[in-house]
Amino acid sequence: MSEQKIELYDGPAGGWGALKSVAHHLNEQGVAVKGAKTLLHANQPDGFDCPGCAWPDRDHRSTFEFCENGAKAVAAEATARRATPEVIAAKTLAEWAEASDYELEATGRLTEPLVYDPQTDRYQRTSWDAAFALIAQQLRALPDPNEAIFYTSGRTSNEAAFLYQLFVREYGTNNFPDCSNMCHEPSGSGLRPTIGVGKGTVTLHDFEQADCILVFGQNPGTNHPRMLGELRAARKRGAKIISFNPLKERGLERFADPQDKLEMLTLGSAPISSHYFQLQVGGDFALLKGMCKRVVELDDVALAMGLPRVLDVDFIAEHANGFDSFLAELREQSWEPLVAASGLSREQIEQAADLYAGSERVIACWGMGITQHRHSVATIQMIVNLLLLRGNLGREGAGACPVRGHSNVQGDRTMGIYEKPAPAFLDKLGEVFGFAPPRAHGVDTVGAIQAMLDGAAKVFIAMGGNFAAATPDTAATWRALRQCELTVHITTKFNRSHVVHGRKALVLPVLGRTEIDMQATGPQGVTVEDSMSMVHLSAGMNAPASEHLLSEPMLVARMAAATLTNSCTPWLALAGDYAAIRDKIEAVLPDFAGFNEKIKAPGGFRLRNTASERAWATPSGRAEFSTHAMPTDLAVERVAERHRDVRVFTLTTLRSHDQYNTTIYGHDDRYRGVYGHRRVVFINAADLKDIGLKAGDWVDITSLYVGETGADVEQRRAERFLLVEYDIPRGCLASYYPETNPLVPLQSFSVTARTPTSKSIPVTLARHGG
Ligand SMILES: Nc1nc2c(c(=O)[nH]1)N[C@H]1C(S)=C(S)[C@@H](COP(=O)(O)OP(=O)(O)OC[C@H]3O[C@@H](n4cnc5c(=O)[nH]c(N)nc54)[C@H](O)[C@@H]3O)O[C@H]1N2
Ligand SMILES: Nc1nc2c(c(=O)[nH]1)N[C@H]1C(S)=C(S)[C@@H](COP(=O)(O)OP(=O)(O)OC[C@H]3O[C@@H](n4cnc5c(=O)[nH]c(N)nc54)[C@H](O)[C@@H]3O)O[C@H]1N2
Ligand SMILES: [Mo]
Repeated sequence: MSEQKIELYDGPAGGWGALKSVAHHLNEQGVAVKGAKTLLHANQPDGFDCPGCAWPDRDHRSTFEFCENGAKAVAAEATARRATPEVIAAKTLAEWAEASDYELEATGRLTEPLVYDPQTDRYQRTSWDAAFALIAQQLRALPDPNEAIFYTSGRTSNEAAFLYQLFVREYGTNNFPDCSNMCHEPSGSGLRPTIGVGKGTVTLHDFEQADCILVFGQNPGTNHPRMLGELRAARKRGAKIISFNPLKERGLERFADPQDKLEMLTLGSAPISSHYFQLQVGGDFALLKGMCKRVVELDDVALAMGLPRVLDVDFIAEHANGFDSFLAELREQSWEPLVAASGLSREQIEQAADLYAGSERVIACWGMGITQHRHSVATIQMIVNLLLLRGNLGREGAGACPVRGHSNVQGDRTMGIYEKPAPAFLDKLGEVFGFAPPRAHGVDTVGAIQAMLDGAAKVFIAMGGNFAAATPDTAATWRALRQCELTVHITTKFNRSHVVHGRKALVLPVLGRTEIDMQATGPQGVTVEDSMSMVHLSAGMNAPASEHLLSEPMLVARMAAATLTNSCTPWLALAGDYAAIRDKIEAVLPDFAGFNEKIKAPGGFRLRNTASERAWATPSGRAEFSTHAMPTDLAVERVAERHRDVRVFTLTTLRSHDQYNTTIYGHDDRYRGVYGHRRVVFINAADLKDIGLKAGDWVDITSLYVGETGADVEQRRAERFLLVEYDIPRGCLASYYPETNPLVPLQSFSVTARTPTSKSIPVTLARHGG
């Protein structure tokens, strides 16, 4: 671990610091040369898709695009370390339970299938045949297929995801919780009914044309570093970049582009945000509604003075629905509650709206700061309202841009990893594969935890991810997993979810993206879909980490062949030739017409996005304005009401610069000035004074929950966090995930989308041990 210190970082994001950090991580993984060579194939026409994030690649350029955190993800996969059966069996699971997430990850790549041996409390080597026989036996023994749960994390390729959902539906359930349920679920839920597609509408071309880019609740310097290149280019062109974030994030302030030789040599850097609004955690809905209100007020003035209209009245008349009721409710809305809830002054909200109204082509981007709240769907629909007011949808340089996380999380949904599949999709799937898909909706992530807790689900199978660490309410989730008859993890690395296991347990190692995938018909490529609906090929070029690894499609095929003895699907033949899987995808999903041909083009192809053509696939055939009153009954208010004697804060949980979700690469968060620590709480200086503590003190965090009816009152605790003074509004705290997941109540999730509210947890602080 690096030296522990808290020290203000005032350099730019990127720059030489980023290059140094990559060299360090490649060395640490023991792959200085192999890793560097591997990186040269990232996002290349004939290379692999970077497993770092879902931000698109600029034309899959032929020159290597440097990205610090993409490089860390690649180095983690290409590591020289091996978690052989001997390494894993060297400790009992009780002993592994004491290891940190960092230590579990550091064991390296898993090399052989492992089965849990209750006699010795260890994972032991097993054979693939034995592993599939155990899965088949357990699944077939269940009286109801809905007693099995099939989780997916968003790194899974289209081909693997398609086979996986087919297997699970032939088996008989729609129990498909996925990481999206904790991530951009509200974006899909908010966008589908309003613009007819549950995805973003823009492309990188639009980023080149926009004259204003709004960034809500996103930290691209850490989580989508290549996005900074687009923001920087836009800023240099004179576009406004407006950030809405409670925390001052270095990457949203200044960036030194490692692509820019002159800038690197002169230690120069470029500003990113032209304007920065530090709103309250959870203040976005009020801010956005205020911005809409101001735009309407500006239009009133323009109309009165005979000036050009501020609203795009032609667009609204031709394309939109529900404008009159939206307008009427907006006029009723008074300013005070908007100001109070946003944490910004009325002048600031008006300024943000004036900047928006003064721009011709506006893109709105958002991330987890928007989605992981109780009222996230309404907030996203308020973003849509704001865009609709000035026709900023479906034209060049404008649109909605939910910035997805995992590199294929969007594609997995397209492939049918969804607990609430559309009937038309199921019809087609059944027709193409000759079976009757189950129709009842399955469980999502929160529902899966609940089902396991209730004993309604007994087998848990995970295609990637780290369910035990990523989900809310750690104590409840662990109880849920431990109650299972069987837990199965398909994975590249050893992680927490393998340590928190069912009565029987399997850990099944697979190939990673960077590796050659050799099947009966030769080396295979897979496809992925990025955040802007671009679908393209990905093929690895490193030798597999072990000769025993299966590819994800082959693993699914063998699991299916073992389990579904009456299936008409030629499982092994499909997994022997991924082009044949793509033919089946095309047969089920019309948007993939000519799939195998289209992916031959470098950079692939874009899936049709009706909203970006101003074709609205909504019931009314129009884009919908959504009317939402200010939410009144907020969890933090209920808690403050009941606990009048203590100071209640709103805690938001986020990512450090040295992690990929639950994978901890290191203990530094360079841009926030944290070194050698992960258990920190960022707090405003005045709040520190108020509670009689100082930076450097250690505290315990208690999460308080009061249910909607006021009846269910619960407390959760996480201990020993270091207080760090930070530029964050009063009343708000920030800390890292997954360490804070024990604090997220299982029953607290977003309305309709059911995303855990991990960005707004009511908490109190107390001196550690005090
Ligand atoms: N290196 C790296 N890259 C990643 C990941 C990773 O862990 N590491 N994770 C991937 C995944 S799965 C995802 S989903 C994305 C996540 O990428 P982001 O969406 O950037 O995720 P977070 O780090 O959770 O934080 C989001 C930002 O929201 C701000 N925020 C917190 N609360 C609020 C609020 O109430 N309102 C507003 N406006 N802002 C708020 C925080 O200060 C922070 O800057 O990144 C992906 N890329
Ligand atoms: N409190 C709080 N909780 C959160 C969030 C938050 O902001 N705050 N964010 C949420 C979000 S946005 C997300 S997306 C989820 C993430 O939830 P998950 O997707 O479940 O978690 P990850 O940490 O991304 O999963 C990492 C694991 O994936 C496996 N893996 C890596 N590569 C591969 C591969 O190629 N194949 C296979 N089969 N396995 C692989 C490795 O075992 C690795 O340990 O967490 C959510 N949880
Ligand atoms: Mo995510």
